Amino acid sequence: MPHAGSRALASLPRKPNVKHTATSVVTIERFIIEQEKLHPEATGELSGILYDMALAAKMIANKVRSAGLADLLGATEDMNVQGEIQQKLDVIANDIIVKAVDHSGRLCAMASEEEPGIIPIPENFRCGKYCLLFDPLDGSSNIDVNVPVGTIFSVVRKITRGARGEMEDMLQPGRRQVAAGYVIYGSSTMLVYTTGQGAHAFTLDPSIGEFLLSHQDIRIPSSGRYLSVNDSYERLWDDKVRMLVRRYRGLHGERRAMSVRYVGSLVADFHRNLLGGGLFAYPSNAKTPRGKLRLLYEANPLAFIVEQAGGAATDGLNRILDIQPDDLHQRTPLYIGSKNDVEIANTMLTEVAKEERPVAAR
Ligand code: FDP
Repeated sequence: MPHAGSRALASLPRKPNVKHTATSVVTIERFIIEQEKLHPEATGELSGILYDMALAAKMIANKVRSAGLADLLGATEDMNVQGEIQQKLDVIANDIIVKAVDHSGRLCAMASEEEPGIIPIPENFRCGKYCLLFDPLDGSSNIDVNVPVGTIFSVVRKITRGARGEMEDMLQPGRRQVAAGYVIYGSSTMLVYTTGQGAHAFTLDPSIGEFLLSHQDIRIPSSGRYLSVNDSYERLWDDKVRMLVRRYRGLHGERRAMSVRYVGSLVADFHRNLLGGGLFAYPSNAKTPRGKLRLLYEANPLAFIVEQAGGAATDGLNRILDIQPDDLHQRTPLYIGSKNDVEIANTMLTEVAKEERPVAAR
């Protein structure tokens, strides 16, 4: 279901990043249907996956909201594949998503931050032509303290020939994503998605249980005010990263200092910068030389969304969407947000990399 610009919704106000004072209520379902109508060849399968994710988001939002009351906070005894203690809500959110999508006949396999390998579609259900990769509850270290957390997801088309999804289907570069989205469970619950024709946001109206269109065709400012980085790692960064962050902070006198805002939930930091402009950076450091964030279900989907909104994402040397993954849970350094700010990282880090290469290799 490749979406073109929505003619059907052309009458809606299209001011970037401005909440629509609804002249007409557009539910996420209506928005997806209207866009699908523009593509007679669409089978509706991708739309179905998006509805399922919207349903899962509502169920997770409900759990997140009542977590304190229902004694769901805190850690389980188990470690996940990243060696982190799984939070109860991580496990619950993972379960909710799997159950919301596994029976639909639209997916051939899934992968989650919470599970080591591919999650197969149960034998009794039909397999479809898409794979879903997701981080069910991002920012889990913030769960216990009532700070926004999120869900991130990515959809790619199956490329192998067998009936069931295989690792090769999962390990595709991000530019092959056909849809990506995230949900932020904050003061309100919002779902933001793209299918390659702009990035659109929907806010959950809890009184009717529907996601309503609130931001159509989001455009991220080309330069931002905010820098989101955990600079407690400064001692572990190498010199080039230290120089880069000093530059963002205006300490080299070449630019206005950015103001620091770091929630520590990727979705929350990314969302603020997407709407208001800014840069999220999680550089590699001596402890995590390949970075911390996961390429397939964190960096890739957010990179797809930010590019659709006019921003950019890089690992410092390569466009995120061009990285060929070799592992389901691969990590990557990440600089993502306003285009000009990302460009500074690319230029500074690429220059240093060139200088570091032996003369014969240049
Ligand atoms: P968390 O460990 O709480 O799950 O995805 C991992 C993530 O959170 C991101 O949401 C967040 O941006 C980052 O890690 C925070 O890491 P630091 O605590 O190292 O800053």
